[in-house]
Amino acid sequence: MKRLPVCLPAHMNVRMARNIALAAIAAALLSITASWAAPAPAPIILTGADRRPAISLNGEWAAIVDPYFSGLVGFHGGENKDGYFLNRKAQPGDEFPTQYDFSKASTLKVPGDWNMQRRSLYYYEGPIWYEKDFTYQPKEHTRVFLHVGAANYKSWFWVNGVKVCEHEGGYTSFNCEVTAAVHAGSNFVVAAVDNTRHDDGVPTLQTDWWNYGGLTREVSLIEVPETFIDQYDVHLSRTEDSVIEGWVHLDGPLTAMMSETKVEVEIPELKAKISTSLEKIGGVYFHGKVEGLQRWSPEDPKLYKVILRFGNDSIEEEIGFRTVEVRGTEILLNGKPIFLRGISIHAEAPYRTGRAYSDKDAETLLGWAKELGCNFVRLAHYPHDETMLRAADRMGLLVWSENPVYWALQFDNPKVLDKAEQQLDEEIGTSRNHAAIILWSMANETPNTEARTKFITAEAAHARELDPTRLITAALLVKAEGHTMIVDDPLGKALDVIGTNEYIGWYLEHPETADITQWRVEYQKPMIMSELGGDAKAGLHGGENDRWTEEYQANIFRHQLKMLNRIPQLRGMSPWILMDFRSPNRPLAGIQDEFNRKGLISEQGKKKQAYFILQKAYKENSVGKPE
Ligand code: GCB
Repeated sequence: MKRLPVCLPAHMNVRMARNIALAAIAAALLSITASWAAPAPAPIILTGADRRPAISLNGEWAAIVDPYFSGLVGFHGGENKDGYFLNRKAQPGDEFPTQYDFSKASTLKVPGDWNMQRRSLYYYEGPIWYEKDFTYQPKEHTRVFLHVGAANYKSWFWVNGVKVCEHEGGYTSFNCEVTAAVHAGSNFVVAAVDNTRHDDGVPTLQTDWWNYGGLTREVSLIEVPETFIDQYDVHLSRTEDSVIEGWVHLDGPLTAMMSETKVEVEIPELKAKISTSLEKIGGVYFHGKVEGLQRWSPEDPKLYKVILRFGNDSIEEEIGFRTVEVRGTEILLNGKPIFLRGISIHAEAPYRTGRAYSDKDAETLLGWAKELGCNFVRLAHYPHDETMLRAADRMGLLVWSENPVYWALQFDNPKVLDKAEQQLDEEIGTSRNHAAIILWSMANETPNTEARTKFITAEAAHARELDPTRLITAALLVKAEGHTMIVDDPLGKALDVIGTNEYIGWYLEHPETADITQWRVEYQKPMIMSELGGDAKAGLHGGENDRWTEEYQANIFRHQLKMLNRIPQLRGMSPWILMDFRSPNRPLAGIQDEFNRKGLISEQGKKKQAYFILQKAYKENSVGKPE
């Protein structure tokens, strides 16, 4: 195998400098006494955290509902000296009565949103405290991280009373170093999770989905050697035939001896081993030709075992190899034009409802998409769980992955851009090795203002710097002039693929209006109809012009399908949406009952008529064929 000179993407060097600085701050901070206000080290991003040996902290956690956040804040607004993170137990002779006791509190399940676990928490927005005891045996030369799959929206963590990190953003995973905070024997972890919505949040106050709170995805302890592989990127080159390339990044102290240690990337089935010397900077680029590679595709989602090694650290991955690019108005997968037969999906759990998190949730949702005839899913409107991405890799479904820049954020606030970029760092940093993901979506239906365009253009540049191997998109609003739909949002300039949402027949006139609608797309780029559809209550029947009935929804799809074939640069579609999902914006009693009913399947798994209309079109390949 040939090896290129080592050079790292610009962002790696920045990150590494930051890591060194953070390690120093972390060491200093972990030794100070507990205080809620103490700044805590920033959590780190791990690629393939689910591939690491882990001690699961899933299960029942003691929980205290704290709407005024009294567990942190004292009666005059300062610090509560009896902060709940201390996990104190009342002692005889205590001067001050401890007013909380996790051992007497009721419990919540982790992973899981709290809204679906207790009727009283159904509408709750505010802080809840979680506590779990665990036993641990520290090992020499081993670092340990608290891995949090997702905590919506802000969260703070303490181990044995020492603050270990805080995090903002409800849909990405993060890892708090707890090496200095754990000890041999019994330990405890306390988390405060607050799902209050904020003006300057990402997303912000308004969304069209349920603001499920809590530790919504799995929590574990991950052990790694002192110097270990924290992030890596392994992909097929777009420009050189049969070349696998990427980089491996390390975290931790680098000794002189280590600078002679090699980073190895091995793909046993291909008998390929790339071994690269580490240079001073703590990471390496690698590049090597392989023979006999079978490419990943929806028809043949071939995954290879890939082993990455450095010193005494190693991680074993399952990775598919494919390329994706744009040529004119075509999307090319493995060099060949493809039409994306898709469907949009929220991370709503089938049958039980609430936030999805398990393999079973992922397999049910993606199984329905496969049965529909899809080769593509739009995972809306925020990064979905790792289980979903692993299932998409296995099942051969291409993925649109989305940053929760939804509707009208504070686009003129630089701090909000930082938050969006931080969530992008986490989304791309954790999921960059999934062959299934082909599109990073920057935003959904944002208002056309200068501040917005500047914000998302910066976000797109950031995404390209993090990952130049995939395509950048966003779902844009479309302008209607009479019966002409115009796609000319200036944000289109920053995108590789234009996403467009439209609701002809639902928010706009009647299903038949689609027959007389013309499309003017001002960009010579591929376009995906990222949303279309209408509401229907499963089992409600009537004429095809009676709203809320299955017949009406089916009628929308029939007319839309014909219209879509008249858009010459249409290269994909992801109608709204696979399954009904909970949203407080949908109060219509007897019909919506707080569910957005645009699903082709009800939340209880009942398929509506429109499902079969779309299925027929996808199975017969009668969409994506311009007349
Ligand atoms: C949209 C939004 C989506 C909503 C949908 C609707 O345009 O992108 O989040 O749920 O419309 O049902 O109105």
